[in-house]
Amino acid sequence: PVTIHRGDYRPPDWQVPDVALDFALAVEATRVAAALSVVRQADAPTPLVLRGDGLTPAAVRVDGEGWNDWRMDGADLIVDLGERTAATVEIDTLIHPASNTQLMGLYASNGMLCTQCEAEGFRRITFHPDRPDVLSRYKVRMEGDKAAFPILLSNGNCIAKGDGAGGNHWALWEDPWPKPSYLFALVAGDLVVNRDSFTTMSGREVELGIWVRDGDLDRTEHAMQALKDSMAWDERVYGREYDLDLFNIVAVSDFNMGAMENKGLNVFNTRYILADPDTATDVDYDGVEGVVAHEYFHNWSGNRVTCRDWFQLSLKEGFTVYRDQCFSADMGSPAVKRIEDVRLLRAAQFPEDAGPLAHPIRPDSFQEISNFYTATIYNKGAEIIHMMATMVGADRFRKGTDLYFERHDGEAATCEDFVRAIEEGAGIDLTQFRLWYSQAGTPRLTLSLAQESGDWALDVTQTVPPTPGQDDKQPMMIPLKLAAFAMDGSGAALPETLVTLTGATQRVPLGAFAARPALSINRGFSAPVIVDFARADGELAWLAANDDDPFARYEALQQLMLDTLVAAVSGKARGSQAVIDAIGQTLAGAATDPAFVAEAVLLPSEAFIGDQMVTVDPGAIRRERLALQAAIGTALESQWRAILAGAAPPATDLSRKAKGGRRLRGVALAYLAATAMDDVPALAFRIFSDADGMTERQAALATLAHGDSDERVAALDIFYQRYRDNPLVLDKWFQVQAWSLRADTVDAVKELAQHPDFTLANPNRVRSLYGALSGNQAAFHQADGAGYRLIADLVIALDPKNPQTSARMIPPLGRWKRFDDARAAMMKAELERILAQPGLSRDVTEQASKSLL
Ligand code: B3K
Ligand code: ZN
Repeated sequence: PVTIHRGDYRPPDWQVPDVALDFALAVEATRVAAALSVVRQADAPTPLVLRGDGLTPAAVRVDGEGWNDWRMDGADLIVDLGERTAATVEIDTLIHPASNTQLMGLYASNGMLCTQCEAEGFRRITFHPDRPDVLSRYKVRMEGDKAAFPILLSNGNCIAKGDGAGGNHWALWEDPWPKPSYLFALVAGDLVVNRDSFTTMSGREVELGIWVRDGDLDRTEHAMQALKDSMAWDERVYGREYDLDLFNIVAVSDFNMGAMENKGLNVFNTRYILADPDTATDVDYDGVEGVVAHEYFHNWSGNRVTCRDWFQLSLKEGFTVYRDQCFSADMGSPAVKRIEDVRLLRAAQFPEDAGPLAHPIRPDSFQEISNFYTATIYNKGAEIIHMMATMVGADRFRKGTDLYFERHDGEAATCEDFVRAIEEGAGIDLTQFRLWYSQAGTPRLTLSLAQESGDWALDVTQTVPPTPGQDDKQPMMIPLKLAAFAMDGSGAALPETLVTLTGATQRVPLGAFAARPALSINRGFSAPVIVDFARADGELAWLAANDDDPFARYEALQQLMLDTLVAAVSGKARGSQAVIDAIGQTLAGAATDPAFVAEAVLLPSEAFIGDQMVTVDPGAIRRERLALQAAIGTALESQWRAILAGAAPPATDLSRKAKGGRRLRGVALAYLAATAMDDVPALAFRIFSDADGMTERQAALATLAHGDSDERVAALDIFYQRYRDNPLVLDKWFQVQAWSLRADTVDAVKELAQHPDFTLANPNRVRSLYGALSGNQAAFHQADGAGYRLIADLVIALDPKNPQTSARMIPPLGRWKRFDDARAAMMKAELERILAQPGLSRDVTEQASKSLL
């Protein structure tokens, strides 16, 4: 495979100011007639290079005349235009949506036609430069059978429509905003709409539409509310107004990722649109709100200002994730949202940054760009923006983003453009900070307290670990929020301070304390770093109870749990009393903020415990984590039972408090279940049966799924019978079984893959079974290697159909360096077995070969 390097970027030789597309739609074969107006940018008469993927030109015309000066170069079309500096190039192609199993380009899903073009799917529809720095105005005509495709949608506005011959109808859409080809979209199908409207700050009336299949309409209200809230939020917080008269969203069942921000026509995975209390959990509701906001925010951070090349992907993704995180924080609880975001970063991004696929948020090279839609680009990218905002404060950050949008509106920009706009607009020197864009790896801060004649100080050493291709790292600019408290009741404190670390070592004065102060460190998770700081249980417990920053309280309790668990796994048992006491004390606040308490009392995941160890021992981690959970369940039994004693908040109540209450009930049930008290299966089954909504129902089902009670069998069966016709809920049925802590989970997954409702054709279904398994540490790493084999078999079977989704299953196999020799050998053997398959995709080849290094 060819490696593409960021340093090789050259501006395009030809621009394409206008694109006219004419689609003769049919599921089996769609004819595409494209007319590209091209204008030469290069001085020399270089030929026009149009990228293609699986296309054959049926006809090529230049300025209306048949043209023979073209040739294929691999999949690409090279048109020699001689001395011309401008021309209209027309190309006809025939594409086959029904057999497009990659779900890139134009494909069929449940009888409807839809597109996915980011990053390089447009070249599967027609020949085109298909690079984000080529921006065009699009006019799209489509015609098709009126009965099969009553609804015809594209970007922008519908400017004409009518009936055609033979039961056909047509529509003509025009998008006034120049856009890169990856933002093109077309949808044709039998859809119904939830309509609403939004009046923008300058008084523009925008028609909103959420399009779904018949029967799904009453599950679109939450998405609609989220859309309106996002539109208002972007005006209020960033001064960004919507810029078309129409904003459409279409929900599609077969989709490779969450959603896509096509201009004026977002296409969504149904998972992030459909929600009602009976079928969606509170987590699902929050997912809908967050993703609707994310795609909407892209209209400015991504569409109006787009990326120059795909190495700049984090320019739009990191910034947009940061924006959706702030939005969700404003809509709910900022502290809880921060905890969730950090938990995700630690679960998905830290391991990536510590493994063979580590890359900077602005990568230097890739083979297949689809492999770079990663937690690093998205979530670490968001943390980089978060740090800039922290350093300059909200008002100056807004000045920076205003300058960025003003300066680059209508352009394809770079990460460097963004940093420069923040520097100038906010007034800060980010010279050293730019290392966050170029250096991979999670920085590690090692802290120790020092005392100098009554005054205390903090010594900080920072190291950035070597990552592939980057052996030597320079010290980074790290904004660290800290505070210090006296635990002796004297009240002395160092109020919250923002320290900017710049050197490899640094001493931070803390002030005078009679005794060693309790240090509240990386408050609000001000920097995406790992902090090594040996603290006594008592100090952590004191912070868990008394710190004035809720995130720091959460962190202190997590650290206490982690220290306890890591000691236990390493055979250095130290008792669980400190953890039990701290949790008991935290539970006292359950009535005021149940959502925070539910997050705070949750034990760290098995994977995160593993991340603290030199060699991960999945079996011991599971054993010790369950033992601690059981000890906590037993010791605090009455508190857990009290939480479950009252009635659950009605499922229709989506207030912060109600959601928090349900979350805490789920946690309480899980703690009781770990104790193996006799009545727990019956209790869980009662909660399952009485539940008036999916949050309680799923929590109870997941708890039962860990055990081997008769209630487990009954609940799984009831759930299946009730929801077998609802794909999104059926995904949950597969998922809870693959998450199970039972010893036979790998076998169960193998069997479920043969279930009539399982299919490789739907990415949600694949993720709900196999994705859940690879997130189940002890099952995936089962000592006989059966988990590895199952995932590798899946990768091999799925690759010919859907390489993008297949490649996403590989990274867990690449973590072999963290495991014992026997496991590492089996993981590598599976990677090698994958690589030995003939005809492997570029996606899987890149991920598997890099994972072996
Ligand atoms: N921009 C899309 C991601 C497209 C991924 C293509 N492999 C969704 C998003 O981040 O909003
Ligand atoms: Zn995005």
